[in-house]
Amino acid sequence: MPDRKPIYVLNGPNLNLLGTREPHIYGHATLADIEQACVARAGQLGFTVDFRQSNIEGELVNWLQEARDNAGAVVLNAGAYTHTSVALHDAIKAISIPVIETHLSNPATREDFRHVSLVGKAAKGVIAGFGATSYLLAIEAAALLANESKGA
Ligand code: CA2
Repeated sequence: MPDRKPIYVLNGPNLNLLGTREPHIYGHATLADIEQACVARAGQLGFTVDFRQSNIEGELVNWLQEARDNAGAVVLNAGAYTHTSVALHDAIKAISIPVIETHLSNPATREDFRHVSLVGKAAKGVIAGFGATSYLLAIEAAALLANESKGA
């Protein structure tokens, strides 16, 4: 148990605005609320969480590279970069730990430009459309996958 690596929860552009605008799409929870819920759920499963947000694509790439050695799994809500970033796609491909693409909304039911996910072409799986609960489902998937790869 004590040698378990943390689950990284990485958040992309504009997710720092959660809870302030567009609650009909993204809900009323703030990113701090979501962080607290992730920490609690991961704790029940025996994991710690390293929770981060950046509006900068390259910073997300750096964090994915860092996760390769330092995390058991990654929950990634890349925000709008999901649909555009070859760099994030390549960074996910370059690391061997599981990456779970996660969304508050369900991009498949929204504008056409959200129907393509470059992140999804590299990620282990996708959880979307459950609001803040998407993150908790993703933490559960991350914990399962991290345990599997550790042989637990
Ligand atoms: O549903 C999701 O989690 C998304 O990743 C959210 C992204 C969007 O570009 C993706 O297609 C789906 C947008 C995050 C922006 O968040 C805001 C929060 C409050 C107010 C405005 C934007």
